[in-house]
Amino acid sequence: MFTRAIVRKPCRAMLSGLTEANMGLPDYDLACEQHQDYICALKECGLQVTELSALEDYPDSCFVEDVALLTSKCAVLTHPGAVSRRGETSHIEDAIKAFYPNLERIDKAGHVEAGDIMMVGEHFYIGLSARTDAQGASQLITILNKYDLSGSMVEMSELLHLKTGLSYLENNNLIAFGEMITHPDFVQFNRIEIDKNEDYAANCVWINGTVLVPKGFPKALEAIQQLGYKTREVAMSEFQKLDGGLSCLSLRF
Ligand code: CIR
Repeated sequence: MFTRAIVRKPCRAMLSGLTEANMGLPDYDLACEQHQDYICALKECGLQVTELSALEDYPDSCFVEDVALLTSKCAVLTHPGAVSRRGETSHIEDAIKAFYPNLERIDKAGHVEAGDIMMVGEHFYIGLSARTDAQGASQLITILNKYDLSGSMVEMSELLHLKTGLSYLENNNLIAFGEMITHPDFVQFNRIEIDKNEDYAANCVWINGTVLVPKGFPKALEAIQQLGYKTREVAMSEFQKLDGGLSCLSLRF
């Protein structure tokens, strides 16, 4: 069970955030409205939410998930592969220290963005993407091992982050899209395949029995409901324009 989450308000500079989506510029006011509803959804799932203020120097800073990994035993500040995002870690450090005496770091020899990390119990799958490299992943595995947790590297080639195409919903259920559907590392899971025209819904979030699903993807929603989960839709259009998925907007612990 999760009890808390950390989020950061989107900044006006989000209009110059990193993206390959080709969906146009986000509307800042609508993004703020959607962000508020996202916070409501987290609260409905029973979480206490720490809301950090907007950071205008970092256009992508509302995507807090990438800059830290929070586990049951320690927190790890990452070293993002995206140069423009590296400074975000120092701005989130104090908020994390308030809850985690055990704060570790990926040093600059390697790169990790935690959107590439999927937690399954005490094991952490780490996608090797354009943002996370083997050096960073190996540092992370060493840190995890220190706390009796484990990690493994996942080869990937098509997605921005590992969790762009994968979401673990507990109870062995795994939402999968694209190259992840048949990926050998995940054959042991009950894989629920997401259609090509609903790919954005492959990033959804299990929180205490409820699954948050981006709004507007009816087939994915139904498939998740058929597994027996309660669902809560959240409008994400303005974050989708920046390649940001549902999970990216919060750190849950
Ligand atoms: C970026 O490219 O870094 C942001 N525009 C989107 C980050 C999305 N984060 C995630 O998938 N975990």
